[in-house]
Formats: sequence, C-alpha cells, structure tokens
Amino acid sequence: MTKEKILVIGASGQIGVELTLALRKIYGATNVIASDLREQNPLLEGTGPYVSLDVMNKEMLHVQVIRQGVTQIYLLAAILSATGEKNPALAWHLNMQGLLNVLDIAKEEKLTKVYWPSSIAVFGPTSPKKDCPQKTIIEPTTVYGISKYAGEFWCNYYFMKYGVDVRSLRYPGLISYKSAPGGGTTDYAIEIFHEALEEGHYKCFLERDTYLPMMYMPDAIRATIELMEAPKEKISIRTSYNLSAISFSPEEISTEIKKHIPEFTINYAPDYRQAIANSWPQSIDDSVAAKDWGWKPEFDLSAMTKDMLDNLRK
Ligand code: NAD
Ligand code: AKB
Repeated sequence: MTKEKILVIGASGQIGVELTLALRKIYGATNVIASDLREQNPLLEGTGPYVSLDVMNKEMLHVQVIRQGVTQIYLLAAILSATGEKNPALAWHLNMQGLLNVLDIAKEEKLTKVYWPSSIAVFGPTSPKKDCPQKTIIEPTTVYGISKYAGEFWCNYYFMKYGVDVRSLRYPGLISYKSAPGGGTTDYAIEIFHEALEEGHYKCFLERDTYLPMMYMPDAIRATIELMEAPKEKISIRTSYNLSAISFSPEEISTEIKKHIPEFTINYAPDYRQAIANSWPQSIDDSVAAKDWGWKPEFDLSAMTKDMLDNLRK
C-alpha cells in the first residue's frame, strides 16, 4: 500500500480546521499538509505542516503537489452562498477554476483520491421541498448553487473520462464552534449560539419558520472520512451524494436554546439571504449514501444544542 500524503486546500476555514485535525489523527501529523490563502488558523498551529497557497495559481499548486509527494487532495476553498451573491463573478471564478486546477493536476499526477464538497445549494425552487431525492429536478438560482452543480458534473467527467477517483458530498448547513463560518445562508444557526451566550438576544436574518437542512460538524467530518475510506466499488454516485441529519427553523432552534438559557430572546429581520433560503429544500433524502457506504447521522437538534453550548461556554 502506498503511503498517503494529503493536501488540504482551504484548511483555515470552518470545515478545513476540523477536517485537517481529524485527518492528522488518522494519517499522522506530517502526512497531512494544511494550506490556505489566509494565515494559518491558530487551532492548527503546532499540529503539523502548513503552506501558504492560492488554488488559482495552478503552476505553484502543481509544484507543491510534486515537491511534497502529495497523493490525495481535499479541496475546500470556495466562496459560499451569501458572499457569492455579492460578487457572482468572483464566486464563479474561484469555485470553478479552483476545482478544474485540482482535477487537472490529479489526472496528471495520478493522485489516488480527491475530495470536493458540493452543497444542498444545488437544489432550486423547482426541486421537491421535503425529502429532496438524490436525483430530481435541479435548477439552482444562486451563483454558488450553479457553480456547485457544474462542479459536480466536472467531477463526474474526470472520473468517467480519466479515472480520477473524486468523491463528493452535498453538505447541508454545517454548525460548529471551533472555526468561524465563511459567509453562508445557514450561518445564522451558528451566530445564534454566540449571541445567546454573549448578548442573551439574537436578531435573525431569516424568518422564524424557514426550515433548512443542517448538520453538526462531527457528523460532517465523519461522513467525509467514511466516504473517502469506502471501497471504490461502493461509490455509485460520481456527481455528489445527498447527505442529511437534522432540519429545523430559527424558531425551533431558539426554543431549544431557551431550554438552556431561559432568558434568551430572538427577533426576526429577514434580509437578502431569505430569498436564498427559500430556494432550497427543507429536508433531504440521503438514502443512497446510507445504502452505498452506510451513512447514518448521530446528532439531533437537542444533542447538538447541548454540545454547542457546553463547548462555547468553555
Ligand atoms: P470557509 O469559507 O470557512 O473556508 C474556505 C477557506 O478557503 C478559507 O479559509 C479561505 O481563506 C480559503 N480560500 C479562499 N480562497 C482561496 C484560494 N484562492 N486558495 C486557497 N485557499 C482559499 O468555507 P467552509 O465552510 O469551510 O467550506 C468549505 C467547502 O465546503 C466549500 O466548498 C463549501 O462550499 C462547502 N460547503 C460548506 C458548507 C458549510 O455549511 N460550511 C455547506 C455546504 C458546502
Ligand atoms: C451556505 O449557506 O452557503 C452553506 C451551504 C449550505 O452550502 N452553508
């Protein structure tokens, strides 16, 4: 068996920090290279190698891959839904060109595996709202969603045409306490915890009854690693797998928080992100991931709320 050397691109972000730490536990600290455009995240400092890298600079990326003997890439650098609507051209450019650079290098250097996340943002207003299936009408209305859907088909293309073993998950909104979120529509469900503890009040940018698919970060990290470690023959989806855990509204999460902080209050002042949220499904059917590689979430709303508050209080 070849010794794996993993490059995580976008390692200083919300998922990158936790995924890098989890991969370092499995593969050994020196075999997982963290990289980002940003300064290294303080949570990663002293835990393993870090390189400053721009995924848009294909030549430099290629040099790093060869120089470091990289065998796998996890590509997390992207612009998310809310930030993407403010600068559509930049979101399209980074989300597409970054992926194409990685896929090309993976093909040329015969990397063993590539991971690239998609999102529930691929779905649009014409997709089913409840239990949205793996294969259905997909007509995204945000530039982020369009870039993710196009990206899914580039992944499929590189697998079919060149045999690049690229795997992908359509993450729901991810909730975590370690690293700050990077400009998504589901970020309210993280902000609410910080504001509840610091101010006792939260002004929510979505309406009270806006249901969205969500997941606690430990489940997302485990799903990612389970997908990447699954035998190749178990992977039937080469675009991106639906993935699901919890669905709730701002009102429901605030009720859950009140069980721990009775004086907590919330008011609603929807902004441009409401239209993005309205275009997405309320819940996702992930039965194909369950059937193919045994996916099963662990955290429900009450377990997640308790764990978030316990950790943020620390
Ligand atoms: P994030 O914004 O927190 O992190 C992205 C990281 O990429 C940042 O640290 C940023 O500095 C880095 N980056 C940006 N441009 C770069 C460049 N040119 N070269 C190198 N690094 C660059 O995002 P995240 O929430 O960690 O998301 C990671 C991936 O997961 C993205 O593809 C995102 O679309 C996807 N995703 C996230 C969620 C979620 O809820 N967080 C849900 C669905 C999908
Ligand atoms: C966002 O809100 O943009 C992300 C996502 C669901 O992709 N959290």
